[in-house]
Order: sequence, then structure tokens, then C-alpha cells
Amino acid sequence: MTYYFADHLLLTNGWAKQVRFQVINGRFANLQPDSQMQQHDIHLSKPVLPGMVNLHSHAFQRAMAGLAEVSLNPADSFWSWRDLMYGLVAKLTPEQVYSIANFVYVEMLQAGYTQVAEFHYLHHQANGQAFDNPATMALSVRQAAQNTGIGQTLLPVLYSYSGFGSQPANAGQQRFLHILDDYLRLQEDLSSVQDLRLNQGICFHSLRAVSKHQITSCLEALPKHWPVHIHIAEQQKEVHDCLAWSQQRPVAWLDQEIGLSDRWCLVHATHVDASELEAISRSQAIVGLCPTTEANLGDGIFPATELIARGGRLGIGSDSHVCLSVAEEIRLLEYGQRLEQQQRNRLYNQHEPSVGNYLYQKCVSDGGASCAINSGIAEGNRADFICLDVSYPTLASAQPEQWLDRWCFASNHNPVNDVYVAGNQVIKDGQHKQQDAIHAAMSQCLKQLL
Ligand code: NGQ
Ligand code: ZN
Repeated sequence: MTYYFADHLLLTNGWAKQVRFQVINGRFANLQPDSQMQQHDIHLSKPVLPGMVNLHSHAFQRAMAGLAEVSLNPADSFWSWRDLMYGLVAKLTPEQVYSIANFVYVEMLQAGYTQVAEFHYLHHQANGQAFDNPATMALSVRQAAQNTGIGQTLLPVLYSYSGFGSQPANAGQQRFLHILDDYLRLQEDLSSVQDLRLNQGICFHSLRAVSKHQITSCLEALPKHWPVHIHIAEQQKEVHDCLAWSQQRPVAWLDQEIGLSDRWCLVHATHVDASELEAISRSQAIVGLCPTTEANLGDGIFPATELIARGGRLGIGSDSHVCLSVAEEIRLLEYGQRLEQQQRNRLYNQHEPSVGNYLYQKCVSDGGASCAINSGIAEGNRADFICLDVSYPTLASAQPEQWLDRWCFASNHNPVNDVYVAGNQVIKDGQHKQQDAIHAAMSQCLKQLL
């Protein structure tokens, strides 16, 4: 049985030295700090960290990332960006979605993400009809995960309406729509897969897109151990429309009408008041933050400092994929708090005063919970880990406790060198085995699309 030997390894409670471990059936086993290296051990001389969880992705949006940065209108907003995004949606084929997802999943692995929650709502043909196999598009993104080797929580999205109070969907949304029965059938069709790297969850696009009856029916009908994701309060308009419809703000509505719990991932809980923050932390629902996309779309700043003070949970996602860098997401999450409060070092706790260490470990563990997996380097957890190249002078001179702060706050290059998912090496020296073919297919796809 193969043993690995890591000179430095980040356990859930901090850095350990000279750690021997095994991978058995894709999971960490027999983790022994302060060991001696044995003759046939695989020596990991670069520091070993848990892989990061990317708790929110729309893979197809990678095709347009960076192409919506031209002012078309002085009132450009989230909503005008959405119109451009619907323009892309109108064109995509299952083959193109497969090529794009392969490409962005390789970028994720290179960035150090080993698990992605894919919030998948592009279900149907361009005319809005289901494909002969209604799971065709979902299988495109799942097969891209299998092909690239990233762990994936597939979140097929229920989307039926265009606004609060079951307003009819608009022309740009036809490829997203399900009635409840068809959605439940899709979930059933996708649920037979047996793979340590793949699981599944329940997903409502937003409170704009579903009815209360649909939410309660799905929670009733689908497995209770599946996570539940939703876009909740990204834009002020969404909060105002929800208030006009229900006299409640979105998070308050969800908590009072449905009931929050630790199964929920509230993506972009950007606009919350104090009582909503209290409900989120009490329930241990996970807040899904996508700092670079939220900045790109002009969403606003989530009060993460207050959530953490109340013992709440949060993780990061790359959402529209304007950025695939763990360091940049963590840095912007912290910097948003600093800019707003005009103070330094906002996101940490009394056991872990280093912002980089604190946020990295928190986003691994709470992000994992949002995917219903136990993440982090511990016995029994899936063996997802990355090896950092610390030969660069600023990292080489740092103590282990400083590596994450140096990386997250002051690296101008990506130090992620090797990446393993369920014990399989998927990135070696920064490269993926299928990278050339995947890049060629992406180039071909973009030529067709643009
Ligand atoms: C989405 N993206 O579904 O891709 C959304 C925009 C909407 C983000 N929320 C569309 N970042 O919320 O209606
Ligand atoms: Zn989203």
C-alpha cells in the first residue's frame, strides 16, 4: 500500500510536519504527523494543503467573461449584463457547453479548486423544447467534471417564472424552464451515478423563479441529505421587489415561510439586515460569496464581519468566472470589508488571527458543507489536496504560518503546482494531461460563438 510523506501539511487544526498518510478508496487514511519517511514513500516536498471548494459556478458563462466590460449605456447594470448573458444562452449547444465546462474546470483545478458546485440551469434546446434526453445539458457539465477529474456537486436548477408571485417567464428564459414534475424526473434521471467525486443537490434559481409550493414539494420529494442552493439577495431591486410582493425581505421570507437550516447555501446573500443575519447564523445556513463576480456585477458588499462575529458559515465561488484564483477571491472578500469599515484585518477569529489561514480553512470546510461533503485534510475525507510551490523568494522566506497570507495577499503568480482529487493527480507542475485538446476545443467553440 502506497504511503505519501509530506514535509509540511495543513491539517484542519493547523500546519503539521513530516506527515505520513495513505489514500484508501480515494480517502485519506492513517495520517501520522511527526513520522519518519520510509523507503518507498512518495515524497511531497512542497507544502500540502486541502483543495479549495468552489461553491458556485455557471460553467457556460466562461465563454463571455471579460466581454461585457464595454459601456453600452450610462445605466449599465446587473440587468443589462444579464441581457448580454441571455444572448450567449440563446446560442449554446450541448457540445459547446461540454467544451466550455472542460476548459473552465481545468482552470479551476489549476487554481487549486478540487470541488465545484455547478448551478446548472441551461436545460433545453434553443426553442425551449426539452432535448430527446432531457438530461442532455446536465450530462454535458457532469461529463466535463468526470473528464477533467474535478469533484462536482451537480445542482440542476428549478426555474419556472420571471419574477415574484409567479410572473410568466420571458423569451430569454425559455431554455431554463421546468414544471415541477419534469424537474423531479430530471433529478431522478441524474441520481443513479456512483462515483466518489460526484453528487447532487436541489437548486432553486431564486425566489423570483419559483413558487412556495414548488419549494416545499421539492424539499418533500427529494433526498433529505442533499444540499439546497438558491440565489437569494444579490441586487437591491430583488429586495425591493420581494418586499413589494410579500412585505418581507428575501432571506426573511425564506426563513419564515420555508425555514432555513444547515442544508441551505444562500448564494449572494449580499443584502441582509441584522435580523436576517441572525437567522442565517442561527440556522447555520452557508452564505455563498463570489467576490470577483459580485464586484464585476456591481452587487454590493455582504456584511461578512458580522456573520463571522455571530458564528455563521460562508464559502467562495467563481460564479461567472471573470477570475479563477483562490487568492483573489479571498483577498477581495477581506478587502471589501476593509474598504467599507476603513479598518484592517476583518475576517479572522480568536483561534486564528491570520486572515489568510482563517479564510482559507473556513472556505474549505464551510464550502464542503455546502456540497454535502466533509472537506479538509482529515482521515475519512476525500483525498483532495494541492501542493504549493514555495520556491519564490517571498514564500521561501516565510514560516508555514505565513504561507497563506503571502499567497492570498501578496502573490503575483499562481503557486499551485500539483493537484489531487480523490487521490488522483489531475494537475502536475501546473499542467492538466488533456490541456492541449481542451484548449483547442475551447478555441474552436469560441470561434463558432463569437
Ligand atoms: C445567473 N448570475 O443566473 O447566472 C445569475 C444572473 C439572475 C448571478 N446571479 C441572472 N451572478 O439572477 O437572474
Ligand atoms: Zn449564480
